[in-house]
Amino acid sequence: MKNRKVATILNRIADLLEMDGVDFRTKAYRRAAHTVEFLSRDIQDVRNEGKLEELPGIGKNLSKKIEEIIDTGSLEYYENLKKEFPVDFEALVAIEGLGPKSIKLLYDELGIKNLEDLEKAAKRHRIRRLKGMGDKKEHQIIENLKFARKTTGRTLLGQILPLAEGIKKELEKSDVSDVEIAGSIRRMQETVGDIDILVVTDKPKQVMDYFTSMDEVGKIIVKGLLKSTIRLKNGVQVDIRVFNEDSFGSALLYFTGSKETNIDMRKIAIRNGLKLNEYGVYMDEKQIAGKTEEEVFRKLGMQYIEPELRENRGEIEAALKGKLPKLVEYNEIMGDLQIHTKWSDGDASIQDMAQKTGKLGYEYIAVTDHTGSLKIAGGMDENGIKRQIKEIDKLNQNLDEIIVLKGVEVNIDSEGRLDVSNELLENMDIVVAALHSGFRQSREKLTGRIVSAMENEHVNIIAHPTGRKIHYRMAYELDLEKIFEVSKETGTFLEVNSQPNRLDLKDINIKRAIEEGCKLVINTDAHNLDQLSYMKLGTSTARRGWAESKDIINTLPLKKLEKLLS
Ligand code: DGT
Ligand code: CA
Ligand code: CA
Ligand code: ZN
Repeated sequence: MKNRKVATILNRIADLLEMDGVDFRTKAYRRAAHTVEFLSRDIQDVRNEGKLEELPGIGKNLSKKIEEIIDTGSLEYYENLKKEFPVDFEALVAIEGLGPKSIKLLYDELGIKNLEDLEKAAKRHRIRRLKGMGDKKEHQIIENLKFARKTTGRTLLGQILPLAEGIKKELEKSDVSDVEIAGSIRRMQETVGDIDILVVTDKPKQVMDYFTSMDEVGKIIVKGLLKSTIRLKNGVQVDIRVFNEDSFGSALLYFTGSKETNIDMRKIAIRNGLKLNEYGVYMDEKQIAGKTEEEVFRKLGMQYIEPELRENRGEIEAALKGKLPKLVEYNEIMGDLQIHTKWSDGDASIQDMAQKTGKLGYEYIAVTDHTGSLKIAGGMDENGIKRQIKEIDKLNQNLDEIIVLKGVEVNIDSEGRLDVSNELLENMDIVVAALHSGFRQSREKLTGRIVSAMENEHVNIIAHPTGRKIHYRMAYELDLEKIFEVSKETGTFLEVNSQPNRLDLKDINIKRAIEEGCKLVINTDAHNLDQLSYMKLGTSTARRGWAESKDIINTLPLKKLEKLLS
């Protein structure tokens, strides 16, 4: 898969062009990069089918460039642009608060080329003196540098999951009788260090040869009969291990982890006079279980623990008592209540989104485009909203598989007011409210803004409640306990946003919200057809937060949902 490579180059081009300001070119490259980065298919396959130009935001010029990257691994146009500007763009732009323009300023004025230069200059207080910077910005750069250091080296689950599943499919074509993805991916952790794969085979040599010669392999790190490690061309490492059938369950349990869960599971075994390792459960020297995970749990006197729960957060105690939650299932989701279309910053029409979700088996979706004050996202004004309502009414008469609900995603302003009038909100089926600006206010102020939105009787959902973006921006300061309390009081639903870099609320906050009796909704926030598949990531996050279907309102059929909303 070259998706990541292609997307990275397109993004870098946008960055480099943006030094001279945002224009249609930078926007076009960004949009194309986003399309490729989150495409659920291999870009090379799309290219081979000659269908690059059918992807959102990719025209003739971009498709030529993408072909060049796929064929040669680089792009002449990009190489030339880079020569004009010798800085470690990738590292610098990952620091929140630094965009292409400020990077250019820092280079022109202080000669800053990389993170080390940046840190030195910030600590010597040289940045605050630059035009448009100041003390606050300088301090913020120091804080964000620390944050960036801590989180590098891990990849978003949403990016690595399609890759891992691709490799699994590929291996299924070799001499294996079983293949499973283990590790943090199987636990659906939001970021992942590497890909762990387990196989059963009686021809390990052939399987290892096959594995180490796959197209995606960039470098073979270790090659053995029982274990090999490779690095993919995109830099991600993959471990593969061979087990025999009788040990596959215990191996899967062990290599799924988490490490902390494994350690406590072993203690349970010992307490029962048994021994547990990756080869099985042993009584004296005899293996008494190991073929399946279910069998291992049973022998230890526990309920089966779903992989998403294996984080040593109380699941072992619950499993011993038979008190595990019955987690919401991936196929229980009946609709998606945050979707963007061409009416604001989405790529597809309402009709296309509706037809695609109809095929996913949903009963309903809500179209929730951005409103007025979010100019960057092409927000609709009140006339736009009224026209969209009419279009949806008309569309619903012609759609049979799905109902489209009329929604908006309104902005909560710096004082906690909404940017759409109550008269208009009253006509909507779903009102989603979110903060999109003013993140650096005090904790009281930020919490107060969300609380006032929840107190508006028309607001149904608070979207991406903590505003974090993984690897990019920390959650804003919030009194979450207060927010949970008001969410319950006012019957406002908190979103689990499924975008791979948001997953917000995150697992531990979901668990707390549910304990406080809040109801949640899992939304994709999709901006194109491909992103509709992110529902899986949101659902896994909810499962990691111990959510049951009763906690998630979009597991309800439409009739019941409508009743809840009214
Ligand atoms: P990652 O790769 O950082 O996202 O996280 P994991 O959980 O996939 O960790 P990884 O790849 O180092 O190891 C896979 C699993 O193998 C891990 O979840 C638990 C098991 N494991 C690895 N090292 C140890 C260990 O030292 N002790 C125990 N009990 N289990 C281990
Ligand atoms: Ca791993
Ligand atoms: Ca590993
Ligand atoms: Zn949005």
